[in-house]
Amino acid sequence: MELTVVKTDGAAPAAGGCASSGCGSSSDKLAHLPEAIRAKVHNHPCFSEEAHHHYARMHVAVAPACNIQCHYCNRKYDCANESRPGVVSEVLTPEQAVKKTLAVAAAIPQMTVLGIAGPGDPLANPERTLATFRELSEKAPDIKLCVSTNGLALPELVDEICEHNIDHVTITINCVDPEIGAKIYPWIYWHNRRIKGVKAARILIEQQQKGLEMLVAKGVLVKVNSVMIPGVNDTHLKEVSRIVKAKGAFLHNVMPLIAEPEHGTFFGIMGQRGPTHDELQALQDECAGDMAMMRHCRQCRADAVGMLGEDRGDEFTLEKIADMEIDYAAAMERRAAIHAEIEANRAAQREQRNETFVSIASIKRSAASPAADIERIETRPVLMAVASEGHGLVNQHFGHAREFLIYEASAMDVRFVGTRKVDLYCSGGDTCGDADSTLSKIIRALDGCEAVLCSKIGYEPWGELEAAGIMPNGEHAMEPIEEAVAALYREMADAGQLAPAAETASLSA
Ligand code: CLF
Ligand code: SF4
Repeated sequence: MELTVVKTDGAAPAAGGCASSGCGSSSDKLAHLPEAIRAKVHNHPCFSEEAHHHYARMHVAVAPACNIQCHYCNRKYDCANESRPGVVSEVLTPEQAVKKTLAVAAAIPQMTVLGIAGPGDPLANPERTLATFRELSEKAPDIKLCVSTNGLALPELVDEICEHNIDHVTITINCVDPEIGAKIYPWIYWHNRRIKGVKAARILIEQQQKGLEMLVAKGVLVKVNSVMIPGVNDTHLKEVSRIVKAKGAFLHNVMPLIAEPEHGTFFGIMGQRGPTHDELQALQDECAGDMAMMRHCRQCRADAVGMLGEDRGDEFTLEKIADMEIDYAAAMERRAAIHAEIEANRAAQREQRNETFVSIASIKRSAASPAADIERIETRPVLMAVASEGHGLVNQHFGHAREFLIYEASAMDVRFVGTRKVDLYCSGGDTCGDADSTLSKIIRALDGCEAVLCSKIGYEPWGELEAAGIMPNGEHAMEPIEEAVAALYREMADAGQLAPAAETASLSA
């Protein structure tokens, strides 16, 4: 008996569609979606996990004001509902933002989405935000428009959002219970008055839920972001997930609270901790029973430019774009050609997946089991870290990685479970030799992983990783990531390294 590999993507199943985004043996992770939704997400790097290996996004920081206070936010910095706290973005006028977007789109053709996510709340600055979208929807119709909001001003702006062809909206919803909300939001600014406590949280929650329902009714794809705050809303977020799914949200992104005293936030100063990797993954897994989860969020800054996880903002400062002459009609042609190339590569990768991904579960089908009915071999799941600079390939040198993609391989599946940020091990020149403490930090960040796949790795980090129980592997360089992870899993199984925990214990007893 062969077991089918079921693979998952960040995209949610559509109503009436297949419950698994893997949809049987199809290697196209979006195959279950109706064509109209597929067209909206197939090249959106946040709404489709597969797309984030191939396409980039950019943000323009046009929205300085905010209409609420979150306990994890310091107003000196970008809106922490999408951004890593402690990051400041330079505020642009809508005109500057449009010029920057056209410049980036011409220079980075794989940039498909323009998002507005701060530095305050985009919908608390409706003129600036909508002026930017209005002009871009005319000048650059090939760019998808995306906005992220705390939701307080959302219901009143739904019609305008639809008018400007904004097809993707993110609402940060941390709770549906005002008592919990009062522990996260000290106040909101509502109808020219500051309102505090449970009353404030109740208004905010009502506005968020109303906005979600209105957007879904109009066919806008809604992602819900939730900040996981241990001891405050962590156990409650399953209920949030269930409710927003029932109302038609497309995707749920549970992000870790990042709270450090130096950020000057209430939670940071009070010593509120964020979740561990394991706690975050466990909650994401629990919520995944209810809806599709985003696990590839990088908590980008409000002026981020490039692939998720990279920031090329320095190449597009106001000074640098001031003299740029942009022929956008020509740029659009070039962009279309490059998008076609990317899609051809994705199709080829899917083809390869079909050939190699028959079943990881038939690991030991060979000589020992000639019978037609092959028994499932009990093997334990394994976490693997992957160094990749895009295109869905294992194609980055270990020393050049600023983050690792984490995959869980099991007898049934290879699934993406998250990312881990690290300091650069090798910054070139003579500095690699001094990188001992960086390497120790990387090894700590890869806690729980048993292998790391990369295109190349130096002799020293190889030894240290191996000593820490993390097997470096450069054998699968330039292979598609999931096939490489599956192949390594099979190799580990063949080498007898994947006995379930109990068996391992009894063997070593
Ligand atoms: Fe930007 Fe957000 Fe749109 Fe993406 S980001 S407004 S949906 S285009 Fe993406 Fe960045 Fe995570 Fe946001 S990785 S922080 S989820
Ligand atoms: Fe800060 Fe964003 Fe919350 Fe406003 S909505 S207080 S900018 S985190």
